[in-house]
Amino acid sequence: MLLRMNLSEAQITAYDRDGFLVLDNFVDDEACDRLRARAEELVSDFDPRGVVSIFSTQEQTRTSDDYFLESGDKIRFFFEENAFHPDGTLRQSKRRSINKIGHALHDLDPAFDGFSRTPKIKQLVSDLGIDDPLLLQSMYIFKQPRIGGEVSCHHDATFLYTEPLRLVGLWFALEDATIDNGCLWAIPGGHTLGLKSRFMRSDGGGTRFEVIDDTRWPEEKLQPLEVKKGTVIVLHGLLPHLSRENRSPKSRQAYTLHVIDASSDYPASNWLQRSPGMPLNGF
Ligand SMILES: O=C(O)CCC(=O)C(=O)O
Repeated sequence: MLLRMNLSEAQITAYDRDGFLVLDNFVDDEACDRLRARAEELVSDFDPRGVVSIFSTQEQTRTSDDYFLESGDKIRFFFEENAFHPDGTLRQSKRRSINKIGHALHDLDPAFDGFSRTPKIKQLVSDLGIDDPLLLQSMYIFKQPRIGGEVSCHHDATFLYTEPLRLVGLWFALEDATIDNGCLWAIPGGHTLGLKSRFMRSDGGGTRFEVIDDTRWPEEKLQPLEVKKGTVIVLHGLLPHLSRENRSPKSRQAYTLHVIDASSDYPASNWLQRSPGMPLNGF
């Protein structure tokens, strides 16, 4: 059974107008700390030998290896672009070198499952009109101190396309996010500008971008979303957003969860796929 509406009419109106919503104090500090501790454990148990998959939205072709493409139903680790010396050795400790963990933490790890599947999140997603939710993708993003890489302007529908488009991204701040340590920036109302591109599997293997509209986003309209630990930022699937490099001494850890509606088609050409033995689930 669902709780009462989480969102007011005014908040739903703001989400429809701006394409995002900032909900302070959505998660309590202890839940944030438990998730951070679990992520730390996962990294500590991860053996990086043989895995040098560098993640950068600017250079997707470099990441289009099997390790990345098969990560839709796994827990996999991706390094910061600047993590390595030219000879392939790490510049700093393993725990300070990981860019993110993805993409099925919510289904494979009990701590992430518990964080992701709460009545409160279920109600939030329902308030936003996702009637038959499926938890598609989860990522733990470290935004490491000093070497945290930029995530260039994009919208999530490029990567997680559905037809019709029904995609909500939930970005949980597990630490305070500031301009200094690489908070999110978004273009208010930019979700009305339509889909720019799709990131897809290529017929011959690997991936490619299919460009739908090559006009540029008005990036001069980007606004910083500085938020406190425990805040969730709700992102419409078409909202243009980015995060800049973190050159500060503080990390900016966040957890993201992407939810689609089972009534929409999820194309087999999307980069992120699941094996038949591990179908998507709701809350
Ligand atoms: O957390 C970040 O730095 C960016 C995350 C993001 O834009 C995304 O996951 O779509």
